[in-house]
Amino acid sequence: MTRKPTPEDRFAFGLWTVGWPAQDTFGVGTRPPLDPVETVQRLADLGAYGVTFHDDDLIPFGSPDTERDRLIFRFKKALEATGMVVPTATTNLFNHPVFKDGGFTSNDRSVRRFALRKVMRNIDLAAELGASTYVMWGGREGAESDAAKDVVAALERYREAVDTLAQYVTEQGYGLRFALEPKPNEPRGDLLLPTIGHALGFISSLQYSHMVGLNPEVGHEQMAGLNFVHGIAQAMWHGKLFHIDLNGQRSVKFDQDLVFGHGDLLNAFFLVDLLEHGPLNGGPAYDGPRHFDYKPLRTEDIDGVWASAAANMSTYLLLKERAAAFRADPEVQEALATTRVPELAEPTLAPGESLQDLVADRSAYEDYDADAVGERGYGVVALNQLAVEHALGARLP
Ligand code: GLT
Ligand code: MN
Ligand code: MN
Repeated sequence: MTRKPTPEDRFAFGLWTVGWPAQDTFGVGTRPPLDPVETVQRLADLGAYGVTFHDDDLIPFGSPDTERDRLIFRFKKALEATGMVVPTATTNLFNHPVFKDGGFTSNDRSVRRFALRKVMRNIDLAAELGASTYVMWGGREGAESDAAKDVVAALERYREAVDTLAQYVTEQGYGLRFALEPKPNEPRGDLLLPTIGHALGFISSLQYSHMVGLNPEVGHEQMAGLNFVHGIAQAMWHGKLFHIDLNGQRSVKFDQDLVFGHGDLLNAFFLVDLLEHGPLNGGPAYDGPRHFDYKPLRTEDIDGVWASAAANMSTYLLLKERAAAFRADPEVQEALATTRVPELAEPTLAPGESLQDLVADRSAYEDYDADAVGERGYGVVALNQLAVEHALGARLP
């Protein structure tokens, strides 16, 4: 049975997701463009609470100011009429030819200055619409040739851009934080900030690092063969999971942007479990919007578009139910104890134990029976099978 979401679930979609006309490298679009006002209404009807946008999704690049005002006005009216919110906004620094060598990190300084101004203008709109997160995905921040990009200088410029924009937000008194979105490649051959780990390292170098976190996307880590759940856990551990892009990806290949759960379903189950319940041994859960950044398949007509939007939310809710049952199952708790998962929360040194105490502890080394401990199994497969059975709904509470 499908699950019907409510605004309390805090599901959000980008205008560019359902609105994608399905053009790709090999073929023209298969669907007409969507009016943002209709998107807001349809998403609200489906039970979403929020809509997000790039500046150019709402206001086509180069629109005169009067047209810009008109488009913003009717969008706002649709938000008011439906009660939909704008939790996040972002800037298109990848579509126009001017950005072909990057926005913040273009070799051409005039392009970098134009990019900063374009972002500032949309930050003003984001703040006006009540957004709390500003996403930065650097789709053109990268290169195809190692001869043509000084990566060290590019990272300096990236840092300069993010710090400058954080300073702008601070001076304007806006309640916005930034969320950087890593991606390994596409559309550039190689992108800067390719993974969650790279982006965390970059953030720690910022003057305004306290205002900057991450917007990781399922498929972007999986394109690099990485475990998304591990990446999210590390982002949470650093207090940097500001936002999330949910979708599906089937292994290491081009960015598929499938419906959430239509790629690695078991990883999606553990992801929902982590977001909803926090780490296995306790700790904060994720409390931001559940934002879907997917592309309805090119095979779908407009009815298929709305069916796919509903599918993202239904899959999330089903996995949420299954994850709650998994956590509540006494058999799972037992299996967790067998795998010694709770023991991992115990500090390796005892309270107050000094380095000298550790060195003097013969039971830790001299008398330690490594062979006996090495023989002991952890029961991981039995626990994993319980998770699979819960995920498949074979152990309904
Ligand atoms: C683009 C990209 C997404 C980003 C969007 C934000 S745009 O569709 O593929 O992953 O989240 O700029
Ligand atoms: Mn993607
Ligand atoms: Mn994304």
